[in-house]
Amino acid sequence: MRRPSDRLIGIVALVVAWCPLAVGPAVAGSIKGAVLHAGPPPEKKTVTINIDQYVCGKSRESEDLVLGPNRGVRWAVVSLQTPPPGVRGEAPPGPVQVDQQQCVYVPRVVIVPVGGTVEFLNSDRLLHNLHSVSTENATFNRTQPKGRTVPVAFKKPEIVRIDCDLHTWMRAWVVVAEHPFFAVTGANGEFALDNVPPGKYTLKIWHETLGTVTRDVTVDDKPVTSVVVEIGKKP
Ligand SMILES: [Cu+2]
Repeated sequence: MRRPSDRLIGIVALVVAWCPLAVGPAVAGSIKGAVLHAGPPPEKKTVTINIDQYVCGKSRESEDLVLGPNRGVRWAVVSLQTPPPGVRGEAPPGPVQVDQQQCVYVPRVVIVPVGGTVEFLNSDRLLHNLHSVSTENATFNRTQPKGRTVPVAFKKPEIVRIDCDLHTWMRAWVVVAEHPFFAVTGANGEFALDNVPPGKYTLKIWHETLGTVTRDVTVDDKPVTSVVVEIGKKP
């Protein structure tokens, strides 16, 4: 004999099963992890400076490949190769800024949404120039006296290289992102992609000298999905 309360539970279960609103949307999580150099750390490269030493210094470590103490790769770009269905990018936030300090771009790698603007600043007491290398976006080559800010809008998804023709070691990268799931690794290779709905994804990891690797990752209902990815040639 079924009690009335059993009937009630049965009805509630039926409603929950048939009405998606009663279940609610799946909770999005974060993909967190690190990008590590696959092989032993290569010898550090030094750039010898023989121009404008009064601002730029006499030498500095190359930033082509910056590794943390535990093989962490700095300035790698981690993104979802395909964004979750229904995600079509986001409204551009305020301008992203890249400064030039002692003849180095700071930061070296920035992410800007498609249609967004990067403001290039010049905090140095000398002339720089901004020379872009790109195929999708319009290229530019602008001289930049001290103190002047040069805003540049980027319209197509692409990784754009920026060099200074006056100081050959200067290099920056503008990652024009078509969706919000992009991150740049920190000093220990760490990164986080937040608000990722549950699903199967391919992570794409790009680094300017180590190339590109991919890694499949599944986000379930855990708040954090951890991933460690190696990049570069193994010995
Ligand atoms: Cu320069």
